[in-house]
Amino acid sequence: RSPIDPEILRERALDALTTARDRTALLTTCVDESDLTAQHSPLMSPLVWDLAHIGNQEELWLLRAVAGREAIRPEIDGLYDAFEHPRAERPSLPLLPPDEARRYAAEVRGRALDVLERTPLTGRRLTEAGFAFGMIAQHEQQHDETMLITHQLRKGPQALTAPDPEPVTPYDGPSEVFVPGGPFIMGTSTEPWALDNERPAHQRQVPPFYIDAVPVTNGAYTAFIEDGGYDDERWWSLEGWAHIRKHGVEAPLFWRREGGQWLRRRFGVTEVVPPDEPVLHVCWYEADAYARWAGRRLPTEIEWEKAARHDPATGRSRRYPWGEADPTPEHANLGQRHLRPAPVGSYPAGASPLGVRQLIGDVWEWTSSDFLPYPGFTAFPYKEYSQVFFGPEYKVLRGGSFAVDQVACRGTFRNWDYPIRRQIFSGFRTARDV
Ligand code: AVJ
Ligand code: FE
Repeated sequence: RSPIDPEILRERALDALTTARDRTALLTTCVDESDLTAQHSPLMSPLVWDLAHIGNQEELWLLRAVAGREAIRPEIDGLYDAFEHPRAERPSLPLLPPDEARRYAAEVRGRALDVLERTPLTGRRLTEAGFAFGMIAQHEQQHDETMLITHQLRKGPQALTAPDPEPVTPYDGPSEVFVPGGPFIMGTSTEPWALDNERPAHQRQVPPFYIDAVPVTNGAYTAFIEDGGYDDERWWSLEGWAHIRKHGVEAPLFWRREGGQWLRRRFGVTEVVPPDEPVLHVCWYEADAYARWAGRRLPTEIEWEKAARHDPATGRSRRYPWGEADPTPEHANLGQRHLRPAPVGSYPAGASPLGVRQLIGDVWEWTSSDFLPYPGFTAFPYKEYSQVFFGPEYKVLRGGSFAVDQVACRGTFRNWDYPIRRQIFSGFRTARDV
């Protein structure tokens, strides 16, 4: 692959930062001020924390680290350091009120765009190919997804709207796809804005396997529930069974049974659970139990990435299932364009060479793998992005959701969370050995 012209990367950085800020603005103006400072769930920060934290990270990396500027408001760094205060504690901090948070983020942005214009995007690793600017755009978009989760947890009337995805004829292709064994290149050393945990590119040997052609649907998941899946210890891991018993988990988050049907609350509106949509808001334990009930298992992270990137014709790994081109609305459901996953069978143009569909966008997909560094990993530019999370307590999710922007989503992108979490936009697909 030829390196991308720095001037094009400068334009891309500007575009990515602007797209992120437009989304942040929407997520923080569609509710009252009191909704911005309230805590809608102990799992989440008040929206006004995310807003100022976005500005503070941008100040730390683009103004201080890249441009060597003095702190604008050094006294607030501690408030917006995610490691100093757990989310549940954040509402009781002396946070900047909404107007001040907005003004601060806007002031940082004005200066950051000035830095972007003047900084050579070659040389230093932090600015090479615009990395720091791409990293900060990804950071803001990740918080935009987090803020959308807060919106989903918020009680009260609908604040956000978006058109639904195009209806499609129900998926009637093969239910699973054979992925041949053999070597495959995982991770990347060439994607300019890939984060540290996606690096470096390295070879893996994978035995052949089968993987679901589409994500597990609400309809299929309902069959598991109705077969007594939540009451049958056989399907659950030890920890999973203990967890669902203790917390009374008996269906995906936001679902409830009423009048003989499953309803769910979505951004302030209650609807009948649509059977053809990928299941959403399940934890790793639920995904693992469903797979066992279905006589299958979750794919490993390596299998997921091979299914998404391996081109059997060339033996090379692609950026996306469909090839090298950036995502368009024909490829995948990304960027909060819709506020829900698209029914399975959507986006045929986004299929992998082997015919696996909807790997990118729609729902984050749980894998069986712990979040671990690749061989040759080095923390960059800070160990609190990935390194401090490596270990068996986090499981990897892949592929992105409808809520994440394309700047923070690609075939190599890795997300992670605790196996009990289900407020995130998580679903899954299953796999099996040959
Ligand atoms: C990669 C989504 C797990 O939200 O905790 C945001 C992203 N890191 N700010 C998170 C992140 C620092 C991170 N996840
Ligand atoms: Fe952050």
